Amino acid sequence: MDNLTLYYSPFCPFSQKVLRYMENNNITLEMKDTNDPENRGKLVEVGGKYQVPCLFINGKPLYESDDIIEYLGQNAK
Ligand SMILES: N[C@@H](CCC(=O)N[C@@H](CS)C(=O)NCC(=O)O)C(=O)O
Repeated sequence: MDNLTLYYSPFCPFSQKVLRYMENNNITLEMKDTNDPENRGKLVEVGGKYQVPCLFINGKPLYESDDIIEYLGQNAK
């Protein structure tokens, strides 16, 4: 199983879409709210830009909510 961390903002509709998918499919993983400046800084440092949601897969960033949902559907149970 890959090491997964989701960077998200509770106010972002694209983040909410991913969170809803996770809830509906009983998927839990490490979460980082980017309203915390430390988490926001880490996302920009590693990903190269601020955009949520972003799923870190073994430390590598995957942006785009649809791509994240597709990945979770295939890899996270
Ligand atoms: N196409 C992207 C859109 C994501 C997006 O636009 N997220 C907004 C927040 S809702 C964002 O991070 N905007 C950059 C910013 O706020 O600087 C997706 O589906 O994940």
